[in-house]
Amino acid sequence: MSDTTGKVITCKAAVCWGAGEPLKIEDVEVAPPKAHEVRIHILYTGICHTDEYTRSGKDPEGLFPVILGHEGGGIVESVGEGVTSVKVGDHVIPLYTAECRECKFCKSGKTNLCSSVRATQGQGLMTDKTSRFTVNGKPVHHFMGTSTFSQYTVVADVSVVAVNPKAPLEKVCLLGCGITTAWGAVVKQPGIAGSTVAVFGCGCIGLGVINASTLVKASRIIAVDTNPAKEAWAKKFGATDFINPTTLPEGKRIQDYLVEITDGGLDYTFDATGNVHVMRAALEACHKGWGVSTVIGVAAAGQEISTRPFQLVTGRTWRGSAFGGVKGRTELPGLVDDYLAGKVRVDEYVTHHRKFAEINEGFHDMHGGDCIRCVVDMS
Ligand code: AHE
Ligand code: ZN
Repeated sequence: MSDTTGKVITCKAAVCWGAGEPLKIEDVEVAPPKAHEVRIHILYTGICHTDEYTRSGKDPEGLFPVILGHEGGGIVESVGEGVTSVKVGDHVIPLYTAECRECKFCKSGKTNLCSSVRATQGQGLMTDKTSRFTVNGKPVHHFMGTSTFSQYTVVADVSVVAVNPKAPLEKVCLLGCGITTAWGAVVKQPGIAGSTVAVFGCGCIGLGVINASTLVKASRIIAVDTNPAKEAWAKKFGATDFINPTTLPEGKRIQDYLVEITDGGLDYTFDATGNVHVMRAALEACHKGWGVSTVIGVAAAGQEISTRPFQLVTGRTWRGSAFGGVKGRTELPGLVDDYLAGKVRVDEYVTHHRKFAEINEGFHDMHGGDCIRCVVDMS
């Protein structure tokens, strides 16, 4: 038990008051966790494009005011009644994809998309349809069930996992979204060993796909990005080839070029851009008869993908995954151990550091071509 157990904690949080507004550091009151909830002292958080997407106001589901953030690392401060999966002092990663092990989705064995808290999570609320955050008595929305841009946050017990305390939280916080999403999309897809892979986009997700493809021993890993500076990054992470589509001859489409240089197309492709035109190119770069293209990048709401149905009739598969298909409570501890054993890269993604007071600058960093991930020190 800590001194704060059962009490409201007043701490600093970065609040977005309205669509398109910069974040404002506020004194926020964080209520104690109710039954099956966990209050976490957040020490570090990454910034992901999804935080920026919602901040910008382009997300039609965006709710304001809100405390964004979903790539966090912290320590359990207190737990509500009935919580048995984590305890005070545990080092934890909040999960925007919960894992209750009881709902139809969890029990299906077919998906990581747990439904236990998803509806209220989408409303920016805890499962009792209220918020644990207030500023001067005014409720502030939760975000993605995590709200890691607060020094203290409250999450559902199904939305948090304890990990090896030897792992530095300033690094493994990144396993809360990007790196895990990429890792899962590759390692949970059977058949990549000995196969050819192309990844479109060499940001955090794309580099994660490259790293994971080396782990499962893909035979060739072609990285595609319009930023020439990404070649060095892609090669460092294990890409065998790098192609900048803007350097192809006039009128030459990237998918046609890839099909030519790979004797008919790739066995597996991944979109890590969120651009629907790139998603099409990734599908059409697949080999006839068996190529599989996975959408990982998140497109803006309302966007649609298209291709000729012939592409599918002739044996290409178009699929996607959320959080890499990873069941967070079951699988993240092992991923953290793989990182500690030197098998999975994490440190290399951190190109920028920011103090909490500079979190808006961290958003600007993200737009630079030289930024893979910016980690914010919440102290
Ligand atoms: N709101 C968008 C879709 C957003 C989306 O796809 N979100 C990703 C996580 S983004 C992480 O940076 C996801 O995994 N979603 C699964 C879920 O359950 O929300 C739209 O198009 O409407
Ligand atoms: Zn994210």
